[in-house]
Amino acid sequence: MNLASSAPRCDKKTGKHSLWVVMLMLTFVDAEMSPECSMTYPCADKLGQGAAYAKPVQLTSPGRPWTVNLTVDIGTITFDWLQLKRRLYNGGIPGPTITVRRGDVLTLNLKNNLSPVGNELGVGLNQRNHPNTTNIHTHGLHISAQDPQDNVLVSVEPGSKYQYVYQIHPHHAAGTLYYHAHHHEAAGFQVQSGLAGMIIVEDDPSDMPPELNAASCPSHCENDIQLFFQDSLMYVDDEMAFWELQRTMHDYVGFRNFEKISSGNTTLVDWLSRNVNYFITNGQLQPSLGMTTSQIYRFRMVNAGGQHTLELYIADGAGNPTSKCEIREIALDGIYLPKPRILRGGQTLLVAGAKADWLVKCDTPGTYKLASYPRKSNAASIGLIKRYDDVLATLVVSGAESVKKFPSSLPSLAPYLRDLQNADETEVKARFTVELGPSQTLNREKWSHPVKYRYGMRLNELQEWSFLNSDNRSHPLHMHVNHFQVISYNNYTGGIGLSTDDESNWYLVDMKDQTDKCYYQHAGFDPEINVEREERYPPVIDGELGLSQIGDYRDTLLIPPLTNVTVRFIPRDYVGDVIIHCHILQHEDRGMMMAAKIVNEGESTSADVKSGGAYPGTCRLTDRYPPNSAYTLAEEIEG
Ligand SMILES: [Cu+2]
Repeated sequence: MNLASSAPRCDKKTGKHSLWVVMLMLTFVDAEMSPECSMTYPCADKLGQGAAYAKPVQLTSPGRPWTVNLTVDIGTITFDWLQLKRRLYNGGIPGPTITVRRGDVLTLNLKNNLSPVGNELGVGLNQRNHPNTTNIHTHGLHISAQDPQDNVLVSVEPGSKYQYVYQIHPHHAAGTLYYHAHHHEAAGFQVQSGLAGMIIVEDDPSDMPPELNAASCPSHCENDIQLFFQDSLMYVDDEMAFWELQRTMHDYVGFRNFEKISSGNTTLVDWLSRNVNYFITNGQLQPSLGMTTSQIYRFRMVNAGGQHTLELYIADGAGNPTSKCEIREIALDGIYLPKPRILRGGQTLLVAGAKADWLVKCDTPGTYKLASYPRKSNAASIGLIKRYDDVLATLVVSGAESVKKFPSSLPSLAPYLRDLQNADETEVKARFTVELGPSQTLNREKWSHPVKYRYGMRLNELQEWSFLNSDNRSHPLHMHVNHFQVISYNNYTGGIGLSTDDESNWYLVDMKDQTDKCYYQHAGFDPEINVEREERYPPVIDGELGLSQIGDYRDTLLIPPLTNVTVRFIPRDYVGDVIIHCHILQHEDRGMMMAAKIVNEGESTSADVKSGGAYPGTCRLTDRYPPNSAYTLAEEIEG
């Protein structure tokens, strides 16, 4: 990465600086002051970079039943001279960090103050994709999806309220999670606008080795660093740029930055779409974090963006990975790893919706960068997906050295999780395939109303699922309620999805020659459609960073093209809906979402498993699987 090129440049100024402006500049030597930059004189090199790191607003459990109030309304986010109207929680970005304790009863009052008509002039109706209807998802919590808990099918209409009452599991895994708006068709727009915040399930100091306790809340919050990454300043990225989302969502015209600017006959949004494309960290642009030499810090990091993949690392001033800071990965998606882990290639992959905790220690004073670097050698395993290339925060390390050691162990798995890698085959009670396909489909269909259950599973029965991607693009797949354990990456045997240029139609072809159409297709299969298929498929996945390490528990997993990943989990504690979706939220909003259900032991698991007469993952007729045979890939094994 070229860090120098990441510094955006000021728009060329005309000779309009009047003498008093120059005098002002001489008077205020403080670099924060930029009187020459404004909404009508935009300049990118004064966009508020480098302010001191600040934690988001903190709301912490008092250890008895408690209440959090979140109001969704239009507010202003400010980066130096730049002011943007956004949908925000409690007027800030990000939303407050909510720290819960195990066994908490947390009442969350969500008040939607957005207008049913979009704005006071009656323009920008809350119609197309309902930009002003919202709800909340507690991403990564092991919690009931039934009302009034984590039900993402709830609609909180403009001007109305909803009261969530969350019963936090008495033995919930301690870790870093988050919450965000999840109203179908509006999720991507609202999350990019700013509707997201961190959830921390607080650690019990008695569970932690002393070295970890010394870097963690609740005992040592001074070393516990929250880094909440949001894609709220993405204006250059074509169809997923915020201005484009505002357009397609019919956002109120007054929030779309059509104000005229000085340089030529153009508008601020025009300028933004050429100059501003950033992740923000805790609502700040590349904040600066002061660290003490050799002190161990815990970094809690959330990729709350809805599209880009972050390939995190710590760089020196020239952008090269530095050995002067040591890093250990200690948790992914809020679940502690078996032990502290050295990063593969010095990087951690954080797809949209993923979380990671690091322990970080820099033994040499200096200035370093926490950044995302899309390294070429990661490309094959990560596949086609937006990859961010810029700085997220600056680390300024100073002060006296003192010898500190990383812990050698980590807290053990929560009791509702266990290592399923070596579970006996006879314990596997059900198998199911989630097939990711082109045109934003899961199991060959788009999300539909009313809710169609694509699979049923019983509480406490070990599930073995395949996540199989027939699309030529990578998708981060997220499952609600239960985390799953990555068991294996398998040879790909599914079909290959080929779509028309506009992705309005698609079909599956055979894996081997990519020409023969599959026997099993989706319900809307049209054999006559014409698809582009040159160079559609990257080489076989053989990389590193794009693939999870075997045995890790995740709630969001990158599924590269033509991969087939086996995962296992045991649905515990909660019956009800399980929503599964792509965490590129634009894909989810366009239909890449499905529902499964968890029922009690002994109850029927019947569901609409087939699509177009076929089970997901199937392609060809073979001797083994003749037409109408009991193809078991997706079927429950009778126990
Ligand atoms: Cu996707």
